Amino acid sequence: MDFIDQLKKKRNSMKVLIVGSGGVGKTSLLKVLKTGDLIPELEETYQRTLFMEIETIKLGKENYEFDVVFMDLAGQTDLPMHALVDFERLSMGGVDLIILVFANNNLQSLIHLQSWYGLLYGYYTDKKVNIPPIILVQNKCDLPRDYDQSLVSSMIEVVDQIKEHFEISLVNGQGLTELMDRLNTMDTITGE
Ligand SMILES: Nc1nc2c(ncn2[C@@H]2O[C@H](COP(=O)(O)OP(=O)(O)OP(=O)(O)O)[C@@H](O)[C@H]2O)c(=O)[nH]1
Ligand SMILES: [Mg+2]
Repeated sequence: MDFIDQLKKKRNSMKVLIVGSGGVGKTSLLKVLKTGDLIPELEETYQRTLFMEIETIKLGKENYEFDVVFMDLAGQTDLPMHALVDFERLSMGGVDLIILVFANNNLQSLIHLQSWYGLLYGYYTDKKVNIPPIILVQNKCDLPRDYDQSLVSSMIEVVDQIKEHFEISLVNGQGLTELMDRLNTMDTITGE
């Protein structure tokens, strides 16, 4: 165990990276995790993340709590700078878990996961370290899907590091208990 791992163990802190296309609900997911409240159905106030939002949330069980630093990145890569490109170490260094998000009603956001994964894969391969375990989140399941769910299954089969897949809605709460349960026992999600 290296020095950083020891420090982390002592402080019981973890780092999670949230990545996915613009508007799929990454920042909303963090808001829901932080407050425990669902988002209002007719929320029209979409404020896109321009660079990165960092939120620390306490997770775990009663007798074992840990702080999780969530790094929520901009979904647009055509901005003047993007953390995955310009601040690689800040965003991808020492990450314990990656949450890849796409939206149920947005096929493009599913297709784009390939390029997000490509950027991640490139960094970790370059650094000669294992890519952290990935959780795939299919958000906005309250809205209709206009593609075949088998596309999602194919993505899971192709990307080895995807450990689990959650179908959720931040509006009606579908799948959130399962996702929360998983994050609360995040220390047991292991990468190889
Ligand atoms: N119907 C529905 N809308 C949602 C859900 N989750 C988020 N939204 C809405 O989707 C819009 C975008 O949400 P954000 O969380 O800002 O998206 P983001 O992924 O952070 O986007 P960027 O910051 O641009 O990368 C907001 O208007 C949210 O209210 C959901 O589960 N269902
Ligand atoms: Mg955002």
